[in-house]
Amino acid sequence: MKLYDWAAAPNPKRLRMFLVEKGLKVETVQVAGDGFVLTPEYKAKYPQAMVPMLELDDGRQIGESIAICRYFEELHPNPPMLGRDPYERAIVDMWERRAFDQGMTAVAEMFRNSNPYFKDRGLAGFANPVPQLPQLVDRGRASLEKFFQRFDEQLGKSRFIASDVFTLADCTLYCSIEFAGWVSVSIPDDCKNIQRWWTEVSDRPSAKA
Ligand SMILES: N[C@@H](CCC(=O)N[C@@H](CS)C(=O)NCC(=O)O)C(=O)O
Repeated sequence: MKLYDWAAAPNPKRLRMFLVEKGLKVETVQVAGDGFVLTPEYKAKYPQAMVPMLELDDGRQIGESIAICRYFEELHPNPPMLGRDPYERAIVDMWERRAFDQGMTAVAEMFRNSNPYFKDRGLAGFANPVPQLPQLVDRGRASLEKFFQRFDEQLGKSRFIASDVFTLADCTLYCSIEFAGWVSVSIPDDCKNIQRWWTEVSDRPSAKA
């Protein structure tokens, strides 16, 4: 199997973190060319035009970071990264989705609607060309402020975001906050719980995935 990847991008990184935590190695193929653009060959192969994508040896394709993680979790259940019982699986899903919707998406709104490399690429994927909408930069910034407050509150209740074990939800949260650095936003000074969590997660080998 092959994992189609873009080393600098946040979504593929959350999958790579997951794989490191699982102790899995997968052959990767880098598909971003110059100027933060996916190569024409890759877009022809995978018209959804996003990374990551996993291609099995028989050519079947699995897109979407979470779908790929679920596939690996089924094949290699240990260590569990998506929850250990029905309740925990639901809670991991819940926090993972929130980290993506409230964190990653807010940063993407700011980044994609302001960065010159993303002119006419306001959304990832096949929907391009999509014009940049400068108003979304302010909306993303406001969403990000709320995101930090909410996640700080949650991290005051447990060691990791969904429970006391490290899960995919932490990978998504970590990559969202790292991505915030791309728009010069860092963890607010008053978010002591996120800062405590960030220091701990940064020391894990997967943080360098
Ligand atoms: N929902 C997708 C999002 C994937 C995504 O947005 N990937 C970005 C990189 S972080 C991408 O492929 N962008 C292509 C582009 O901007 O042209 C997932 O979770 O995998």
